[in-house]
Amino acid sequence: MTSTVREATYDLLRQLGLTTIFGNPGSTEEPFLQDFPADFTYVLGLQEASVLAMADGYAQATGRPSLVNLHTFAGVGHAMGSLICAYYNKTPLIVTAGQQTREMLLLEPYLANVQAVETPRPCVKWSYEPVRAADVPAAFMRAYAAAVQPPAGPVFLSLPMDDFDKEALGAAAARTLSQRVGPDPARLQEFARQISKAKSPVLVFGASVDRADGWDAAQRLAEKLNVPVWAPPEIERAAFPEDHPLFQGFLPFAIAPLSEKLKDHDLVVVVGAPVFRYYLYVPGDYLPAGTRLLHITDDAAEAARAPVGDSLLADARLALEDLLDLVEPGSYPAPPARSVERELPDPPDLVLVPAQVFAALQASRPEDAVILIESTSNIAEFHKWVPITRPRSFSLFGSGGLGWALPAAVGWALAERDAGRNRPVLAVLGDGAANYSIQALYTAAQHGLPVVFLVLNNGEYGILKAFADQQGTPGVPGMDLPGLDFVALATGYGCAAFRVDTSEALAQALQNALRRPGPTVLDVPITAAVAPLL
Ligand SMILES: Cc1ncc(C[n+]2csc(CCOP(=O)(O)OP(=O)(O)O)c2C)c(N)n1
Ligand SMILES: [Mg+2]
Repeated sequence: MTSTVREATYDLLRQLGLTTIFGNPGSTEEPFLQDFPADFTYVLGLQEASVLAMADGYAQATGRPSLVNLHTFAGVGHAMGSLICAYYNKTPLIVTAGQQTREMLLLEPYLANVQAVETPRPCVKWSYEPVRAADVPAAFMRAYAAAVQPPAGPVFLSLPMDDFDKEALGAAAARTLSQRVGPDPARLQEFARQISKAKSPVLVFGASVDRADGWDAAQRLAEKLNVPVWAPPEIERAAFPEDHPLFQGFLPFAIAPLSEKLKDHDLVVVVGAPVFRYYLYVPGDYLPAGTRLLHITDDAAEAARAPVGDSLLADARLALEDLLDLVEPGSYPAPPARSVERELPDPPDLVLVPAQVFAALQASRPEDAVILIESTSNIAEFHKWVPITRPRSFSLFGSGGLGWALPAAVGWALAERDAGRNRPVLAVLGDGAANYSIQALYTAAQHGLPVVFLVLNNGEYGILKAFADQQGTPGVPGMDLPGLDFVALATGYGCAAFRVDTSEALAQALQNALRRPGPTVLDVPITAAVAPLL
């Protein structure tokens, strides 16, 4: 029996388990979406930046790729900020967009994407417009394969709108792929030898440890060696229990200060993170004099761009499990306990400071809560008050582009529900950050997703003021945000919303929000004072 390209495509998607599609439809996508099968779910986002970041959150929560359908040139353009983030988050995404009919493409008709394959670059691992309609289903299979293999990431398919009623070549073959790459045994043995003979090694565990489900192996290796553990700068997923006695905190995101933190060690072992991702330019040596570095990553490009160190290409968990067998137990003196200074104003100030907000959050949050944060000037304070202690329960943008966490939390909550896990999802947002993809509140409300959005409202782009101080660039305009009414905005999108001014009211509002079946936005005014960047 012959089938259409549409039928063959949906059959393949079904076999790949890709039955949830995040999208924003247009005329160029309608032929793909026609007669939408009853066993598929379409998750509507009102703007493509939201659509793509919701799919990212969903994929991070499920550990499987998500499928996205965008509106031709403009839709991909809107999604680009979120796509950059998904790329740095190493999230497997199959991003598709409609394209004008092949019959007219030469004439550059309305809604044509004139450089469809180029538009999403460089943030896709593969980008393709099938040369003939009959190749569409197999192109989906290749896209899936490219997205999930390490390092995972987004891929792009441009789909001409006249392809879907054409005759298919038959059923597309569904294939399975490996999602982990194992370490070269000889090289791993050499790494283990170097670790065992080091005088004072230190471990740095990055986001790919969490992506690879490597928490347990990471913790056991740290305990066997009995050495300090750091998180790399701006880690986008937590990789180690942050209340563990070996945990030292977060490395600074500038060259010289980071190197300074490692100065007592002759060997640094970095697993599942780049070496390193910096933000502020504070020049210096990448490592202290005499310190060597071993780098384990499943991303060959990441290994290539490291300025120092010897690398081993491998999945974080596989490498950690093997190392665990190969290294000698450490006989080092126990690292000094980390002291975290947590100070609350006494008596409490009239306007809340971030510490009070995070203290209330820490006291109210269920242990299994998932937290996504995009409150730029308060991330360091957040880490002090809210230690992450469980796998797959913390995420922030890998790219530094705002507008990711709010929609990603919506996608994450949908995945929690679809998986039957139903962990509560909290998004901690700046008043600036909350505006970039605010339409995702509508999707949260329409799907009745119990996300709690906590807006830390300091009335400004606080961190940019701190950055201007640090860089010595006074007089920059556009840093204040007066006149925003988050309760009105959130209500307009169908969410419950409250303004909360005190710690007690916040604790109560969080409890209420966590019990509510749908989304809640809490607008929390905080002081405008911002801590220095370094
Ligand atoms: C898409 C995007 N546009 C602009 C910026 C520049 N930027 C970085 S931080 C920031 C301010 C964020 O303000 P807010 O969310 O209120 O957090 P605060 O610093 O006040 O805590 C801006 C605009 C960015 N990172 N991403
Ligand atoms: Mg702000």
